[in-house]
Amino acid sequence: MQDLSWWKHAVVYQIYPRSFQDSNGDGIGDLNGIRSRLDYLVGLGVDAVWISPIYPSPMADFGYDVADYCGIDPMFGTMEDFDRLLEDVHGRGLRMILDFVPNHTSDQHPWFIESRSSRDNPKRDWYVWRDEPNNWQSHFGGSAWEFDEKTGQYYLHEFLKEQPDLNWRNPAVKEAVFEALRFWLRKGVDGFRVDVMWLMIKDDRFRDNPPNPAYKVGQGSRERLLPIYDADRPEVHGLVAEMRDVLEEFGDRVLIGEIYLPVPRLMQYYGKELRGAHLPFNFQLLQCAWTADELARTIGDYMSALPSGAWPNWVLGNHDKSRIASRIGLKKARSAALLLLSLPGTLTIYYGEELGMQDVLIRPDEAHDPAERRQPGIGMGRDPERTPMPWDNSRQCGFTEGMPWLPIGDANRAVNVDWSRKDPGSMLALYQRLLRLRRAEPVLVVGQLTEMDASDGVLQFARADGKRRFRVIINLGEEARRIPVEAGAIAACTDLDREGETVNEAVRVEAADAMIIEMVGATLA
Ligand code: TEU
Ligand code: CA
Repeated sequence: MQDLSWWKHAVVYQIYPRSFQDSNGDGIGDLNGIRSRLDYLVGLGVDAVWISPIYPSPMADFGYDVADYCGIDPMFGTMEDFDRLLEDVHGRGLRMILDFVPNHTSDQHPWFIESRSSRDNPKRDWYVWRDEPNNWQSHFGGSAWEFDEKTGQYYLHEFLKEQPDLNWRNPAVKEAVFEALRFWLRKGVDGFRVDVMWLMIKDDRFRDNPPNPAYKVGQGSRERLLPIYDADRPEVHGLVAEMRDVLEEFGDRVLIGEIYLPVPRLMQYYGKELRGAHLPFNFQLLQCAWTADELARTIGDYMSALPSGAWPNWVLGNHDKSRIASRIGLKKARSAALLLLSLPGTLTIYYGEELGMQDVLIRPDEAHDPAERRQPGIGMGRDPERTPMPWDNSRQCGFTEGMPWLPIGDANRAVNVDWSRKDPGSMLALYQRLLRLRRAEPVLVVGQLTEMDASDGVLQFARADGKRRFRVIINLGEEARRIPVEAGAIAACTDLDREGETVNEAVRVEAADAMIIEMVGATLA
């Protein structure tokens, strides 16, 4: 694997900086907090950290409203804190990926303050101004256009009005934002997760979006329309290729794109001759039903749709989606971990997933997330999956000496790191075991994925590379199953209690259990 780019065999760990570790008692996580927990990440066995936005921001959307692309928000620390963190990350052989939000800035960004100051300001065309709005809707509900009294025009905001969209058809905008990318790349940052990559170009004729025939009452207002003219526009791929070129100026840096699109359109973001994003994020496992049939179809369709030479990637959760353990239950979340760590390519783990953290119920009056506050009570709120990391069983679970910005939650206190480390059967022990196996068995990263089967509610597939062969068996049914297999030995299993057990002819797999079996005789079936 050595000659593979680092990111191809990496397991990335997403840190939501407000909720990982507080170091100054204000109840909000920060950079020095992250730095104090790097040994935990080394012990876990991950290879890189992706840190959600840490740039100066009024925090209208918790950092995804950037007021300065080349700074650090005092809430998270100083640039010196950042430089020390990056040094220590590299010092431990880890890589650092930064979140980057190019589609929109904060309305407090000097660029927008200038742009809205007058119609003939040189930066007017850095944003999207119109005399009349069209019917485009914000992702957080309501019109995507805000009227500016002073200059008598509307500006576009795909998210909050505090997040005006940049005009990426303006070369000056491109140059300025690319320069910000170079600022961090010069520092040694190893790559970027680019926010809403598929939204960066809009239809140049601002045509209305057509009605969405599948709209159901109770959904957000954006679901009323099909996102045809303000998302996934053909010209965006040229832009992604240019962004890639900027990273190529600095060698082996990775470009990850946040893209919520069906698989065939997602694959376009690898770009012509794979000159686009290295990794268009694959959110299939966040959206598919957790049954053997659905998983087999989802994994199979994604793998067969991959352009030749394109590198796959997988993730189970992030800071915008309900946590896997809350979506499918703690028991099945263990088999989900085994599935994730048996799949080919680059993987991402969302902080706390390795502990079995669950969503925390947040009372409406406690809600912080604008998605909840703007469209309350329809399940858009993301606070539940953004709660503090539980490190131990002390007052605030070691996350802060102060009052945490969001509650810890009793279920999460019960899986705190300290206890999980002492429990040989904990979710943490399972993740550590699977990450060790993956690091020791390159076939699990680069090997072929074959023999997919989903009969009787049991998902099975093989991973082989001509030298080594493993069979992955995941019982997603409610009953135990006797699965026919050739000779082999259990390399890992969800209950961590059958490792080394030899199997021949058949193996019993309990309901919701899963295992990876090292097959004797590595040749492909
Ligand atoms: O998310 C983009 C996105 O599509 C999701 O926000 C989704 O629409 C949303 O979760 C609906 O519930 C990215 C960031 O990940 C998210 O945190 C930001 O709020 C958003 O962009 C705007 O920057
Ligand atoms: Ca803090």
